[in-house]
Amino acid sequence: MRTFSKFAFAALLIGFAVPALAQGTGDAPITVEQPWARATPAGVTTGAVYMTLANKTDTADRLTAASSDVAGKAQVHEMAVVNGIMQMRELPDGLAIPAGGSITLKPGGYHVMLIGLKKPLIAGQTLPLMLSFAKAGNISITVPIQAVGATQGSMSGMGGMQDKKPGGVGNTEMK
Ligand SMILES: [Cu+2]
Repeated sequence: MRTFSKFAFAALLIGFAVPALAQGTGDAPITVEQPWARATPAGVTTGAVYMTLANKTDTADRLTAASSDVAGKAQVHEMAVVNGIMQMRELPDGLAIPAGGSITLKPGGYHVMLIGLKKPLIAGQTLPLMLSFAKAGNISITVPIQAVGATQGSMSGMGGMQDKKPGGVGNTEMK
């Protein structure tokens, strides 16, 4: 009987815990993993932000827009080689995030372009970024700024920063 009641108690706890978890993930159909921005040299007025966007739902979504207090505007860009020359352009329809999948923004590929930086991006500091999704709405994140030569591989030493997940849809809390 004593063992049974222990199980019953555990089941009761799980019964309460599961709905709480479900509610938590329901608030964040899109998660932003390992965001980072490259530091910029003085005088440079554009910057780029990289991240992995994971779609926890069974419906495709799109990153349609972005904005940040540190720049006049932000755009969702892709890079592609055209006639042997690397070029970048704004994605007119935004960036698709497949249902149940993820997409990574990284140097040489997709990125959020910061245009009209009000001041240089300094390594070790952070910047606020608001991401707008077609279905998931707005998600505010805090983006760590990495050294100019940083690549995604160097993020392995930044494990502690991975805890800085967005709080959820419409969460405008800034650190
Ligand atoms: Cu760009």
